Amino acid sequence: MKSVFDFLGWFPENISTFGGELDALFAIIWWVCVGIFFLTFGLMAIFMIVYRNRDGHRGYNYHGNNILEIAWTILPTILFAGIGLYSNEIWEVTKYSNRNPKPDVEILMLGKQFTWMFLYPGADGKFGRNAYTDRTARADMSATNPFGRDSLDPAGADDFMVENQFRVPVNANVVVRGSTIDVLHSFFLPHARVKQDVIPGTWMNIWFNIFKTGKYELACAELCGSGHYAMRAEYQVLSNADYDAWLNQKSAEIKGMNAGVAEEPAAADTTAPKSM
Ligand SMILES: [Cu+2]
Repeated sequence: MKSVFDFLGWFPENISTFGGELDALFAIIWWVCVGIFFLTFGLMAIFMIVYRNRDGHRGYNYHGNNILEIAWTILPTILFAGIGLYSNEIWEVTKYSNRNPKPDVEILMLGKQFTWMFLYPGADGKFGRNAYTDRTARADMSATNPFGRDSLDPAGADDFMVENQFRVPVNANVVVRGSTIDVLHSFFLPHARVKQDVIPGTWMNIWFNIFKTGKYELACAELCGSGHYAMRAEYQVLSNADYDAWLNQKSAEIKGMNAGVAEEPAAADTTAPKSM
């Protein structure tokens, strides 16, 4: 059984390269808070008992003590500034887009009440024109084409979209560019120590590098509506071989589907203008 004093034991297993540092930061802040809690409430309890009003001892109220007030203003200031400086490096590493490593894999992600949609660049590793790569393609975003993909761009012929299925390779710098088509959502990978809000109208950079294969949980961490509790996706960290196999299979499927559509030009041509 885990000890209640093992604070980090309450966390899900860490699987990301920067997770250990974040956990250490959590533990330090936690133990500082525990220390201050017992110090302040312990002192309060002692003063209430020792200096209480009783026979032979009169309770005494006094207001204002400059030395004490200066002390309890300066000490927390030093403490908070210290935590801020200490945590700044890991904050920059995880959140600053100019500190993102060179991506091995790039994935686009959109939140939508109440599912997660992902666009993979396919086997060629290159996205065709879409609402992320080209801002003007934003106008093409719709319920049937959430990523605003340009079907005429050959680079996008093997790009494929999956819903509630998130797969990444192990030991790779994965960069996810995320947004949402409705309200705020929060992309939360508890085991990878990743949590990032996504905001309509802009793309957020999210990166991580996971060192352990397996099946984990992806959840929405922003109360986003009545179905929020069900907004989760299957999330798998695969070996490079398995990931490539999946990527190739999905790319082949989408290419086959695109080829099938192209073989029926007449039907497609007559319906297209009406739907626009
Ligand atoms: Cu959500």
